[in-house]
Amino acid sequence: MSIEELKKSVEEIIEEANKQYSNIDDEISLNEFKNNFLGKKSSLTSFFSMMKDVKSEDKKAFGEIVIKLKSVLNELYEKKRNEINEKKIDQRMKEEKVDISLPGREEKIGSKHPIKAVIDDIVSFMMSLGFSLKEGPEVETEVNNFELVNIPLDHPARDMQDSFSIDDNLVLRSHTSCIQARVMKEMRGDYPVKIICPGKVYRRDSDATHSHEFFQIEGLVIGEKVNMSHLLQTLTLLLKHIFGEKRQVRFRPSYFPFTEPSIEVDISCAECNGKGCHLCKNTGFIEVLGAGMVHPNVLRLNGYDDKKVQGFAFGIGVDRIAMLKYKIDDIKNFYSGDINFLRQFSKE
Ligand code: FA5
Repeated sequence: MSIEELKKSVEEIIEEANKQYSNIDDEISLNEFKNNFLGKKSSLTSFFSMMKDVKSEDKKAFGEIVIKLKSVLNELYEKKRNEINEKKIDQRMKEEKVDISLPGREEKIGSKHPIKAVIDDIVSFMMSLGFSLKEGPEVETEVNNFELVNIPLDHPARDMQDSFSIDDNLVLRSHTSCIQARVMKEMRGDYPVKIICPGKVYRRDSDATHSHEFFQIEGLVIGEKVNMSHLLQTLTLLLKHIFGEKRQVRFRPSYFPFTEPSIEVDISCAECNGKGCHLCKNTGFIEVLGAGMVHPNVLRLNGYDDKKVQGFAFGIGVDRIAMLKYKIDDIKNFYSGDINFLRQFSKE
């Protein structure tokens, strides 16, 4: 093909392209345009294949004309493509109207689990009295859980705390008193000791007020001249902090292998104010914790000189406190994971 013939052909192609261009109104007609003028079977592609047969003196001019044609056709194609895309976006914007005055989706804010709330409250109060926080593992050695707190293998007290055994040497701890043994070992007979230890414990128990898993908080103080009045005053302050000044605190003699003397501590029933009702089984009081002076055997077993130092200890049932504080009638609610139960404690 001569240059003249090529020029003529290009003019016709551009004229035809402009004609088709004005009729393009969707993606289908746009694709047709692309196939006709830029596709494999288009005149443009055939001009490129002809290049090898063009006389060498015409090659440059031929090439320039074909490349110019390509850019004109490409420009037309791109222009229309953008127009169609913009039209599509405009259409979508019209159809998908967003009402920005609608309220957004509310984020649900959780709340502290009531057990955690009670633990945090007790721990921070005890820390304000100078106690420091200690923790221990839930899987505990038989030695720490029983022997070092004066409960030897054949002691009948082992029946009081039916425990979950892992093997001959390990148990799921049945009380937080085992942390006493850990801390005394760590201190190597040194004092003063003034600690508070929250944690989960396990026993073979199950009814409305007893669960196989529950929380306790252990308190332990060791030093010179520590006596029973320190224990009574500490517990009175703590219980009045938890339940309010109006509630009476009552101490009763009791028995624990690791304390001597031992006491159990009750608070006056909130329901009947000490008169007696179904909640307190007509006693006017409800038991909340066990305590006592650290048994001299426990001090000796854990490397302390019982002639030089004394101690007091207590173990609070956190679940019992939470049940009384929030008027919960079944302990299993705390462990059911029921979101509706937990939402009651949300401040929202
Ligand atoms: C003890 O566990 C002693 N280690 C407490 C102690 C520590 C006494 C230091 C002296 C010195 P007791 O078995 O009574 O004691 O349990 C203490 C508290 O845990 C109880 O008052 C009760 O509130 C709670 N408790 C006991 N068993 C359960 C249970 N199965 N479910 C929920 N709470 C329980």
